[in-house]
Amino acid sequence: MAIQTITTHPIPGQRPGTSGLRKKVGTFQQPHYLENFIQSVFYTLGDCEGKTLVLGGDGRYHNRAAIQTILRMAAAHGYARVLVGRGGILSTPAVSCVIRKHQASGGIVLSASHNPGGPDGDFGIKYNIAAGGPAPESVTEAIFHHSETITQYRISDAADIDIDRVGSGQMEQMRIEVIDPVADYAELMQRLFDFGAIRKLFAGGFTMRFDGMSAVSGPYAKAIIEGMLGAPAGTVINGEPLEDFGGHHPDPNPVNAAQLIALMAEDDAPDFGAASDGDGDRNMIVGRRFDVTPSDSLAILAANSGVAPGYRAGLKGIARSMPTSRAADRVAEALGIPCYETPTGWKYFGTLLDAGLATLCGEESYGTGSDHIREKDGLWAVLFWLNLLAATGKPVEEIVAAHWARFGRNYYSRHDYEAVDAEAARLLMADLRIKLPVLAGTVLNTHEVDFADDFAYTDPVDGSSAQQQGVRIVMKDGSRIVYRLSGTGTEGATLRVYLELHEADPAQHHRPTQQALASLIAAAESVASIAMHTGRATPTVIT
Ligand code: VG1
Ligand code: CO
Repeated sequence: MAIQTITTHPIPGQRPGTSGLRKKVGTFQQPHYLENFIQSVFYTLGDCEGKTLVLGGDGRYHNRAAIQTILRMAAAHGYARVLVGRGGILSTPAVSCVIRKHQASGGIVLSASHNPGGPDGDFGIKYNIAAGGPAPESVTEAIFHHSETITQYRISDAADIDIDRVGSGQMEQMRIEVIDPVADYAELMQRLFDFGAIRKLFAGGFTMRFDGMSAVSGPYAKAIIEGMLGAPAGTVINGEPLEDFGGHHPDPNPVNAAQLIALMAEDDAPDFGAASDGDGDRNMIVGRRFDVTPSDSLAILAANSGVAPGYRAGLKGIARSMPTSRAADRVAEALGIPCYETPTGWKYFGTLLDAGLATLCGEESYGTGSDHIREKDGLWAVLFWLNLLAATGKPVEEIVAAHWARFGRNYYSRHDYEAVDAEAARLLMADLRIKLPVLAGTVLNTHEVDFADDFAYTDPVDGSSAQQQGVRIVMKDGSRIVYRLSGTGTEGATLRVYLELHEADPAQHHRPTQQALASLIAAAESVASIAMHTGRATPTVIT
């Protein structure tokens, strides 16, 4: 075994986006591509001597090869110990949990999350800090700058390590511990939720389907829901992580999880349905013929958090990303706690959680989580709902309707225009920004504009700031239109248009969402000329 120094050259485009660096698998397979990025991470971290690193991914194509390369590079940089999930598997929330529990200095997550996998799909990589969460922008920018000037990297020439058996190995001076990917995470969930009550629920004949979408959460859901909670075998479907996710798009929304939605619409549908994404940090909650909007899910969990033992002491605050609906704000107000509005991406919640300002966090993109770790957590949200269903004995739809009756309903939808021409999308946003100063006071389809701006954020804890985080048009009646460009796509640009309208009258709470939002949808088109700019008359995906 010897440590080698390899000559390389900068490869453009290694700037991490909303959640790490995501590219086509072929891009990552280019000579030096992964190595350059990892070396840039290690340059940014400085001295790694004696430290512990956590390493794992969602099992997608290229996961195993990348793990071996990263192990060789970690060994060349003096790490004392690396904790690797067996088979290279660790969900994003599990990485966060393991970093915190074992006091590691950080972790590397190999995932492109909800993006499709396989040889022609996407791959991704993300560095998480010692608190367990995604590295803040100051760190990701430093990584990017190193990637622009890199000339060499250090790597051991050691042979591949067996990562399929739990146990210890050695590479250079570094100990490699292959760990059970589920154990630490399952133990944490058991402390947060009333497993006894959920076990009773299943013992009483309650039925559920959890769709693992052939991605990373299957093993976790099987061990916890079928194992510890006693749900019958078969409750978890698509529960084996596959390198190409079975050819499916591992994004838990009603469009991509169509199999589960169809199942939940059958006459003998299970009582409860749920799904998670590629790396296990997203969740979709479904009742019989009824899917729960993620923004509502955050608000409902916040309003009912006392059912879960881990949250009985009360919530310190709630945080949501700017485009997420304001349903949670109303709950925060009722509870007399603050509600924080952050830019899109879980990394912005970290400081609020660390400082004890927020307990629950959520994003409209099927992401919910809490201060138990520093990532959003798909299975955690599902267990929270199971705890709620066990505590109330009510079906999902009834719980949601009661919430609306109390707080009003925030009709909500996101319209995505995927893989549009990048320059056209940039022009659309630029044109929109020019219009912002004159929008206030104008009337858009009966909605009078209160203010319009480009969301900027100053972190209340560390004072760091982020500009241009999405154009928002806020109406006097409380409704909103938000436009932003995705930071996770790998093809062209994706325009996201977020639409929200608050309806106080319970008699109006059961309209089809797109119909309830029709006047805002038309306003969004008329302000931004989406069809003219993108050449698309309709969105690619509506959730
Ligand atoms: C999307 C979502 C955002 C989420 C991010 C990462 O980002 O909108 O809310 O935090 O994905 O989630 P963007 O920039 O494409 O809108 V995951 O589960 O893909 O790590
Ligand atoms: Co994800």
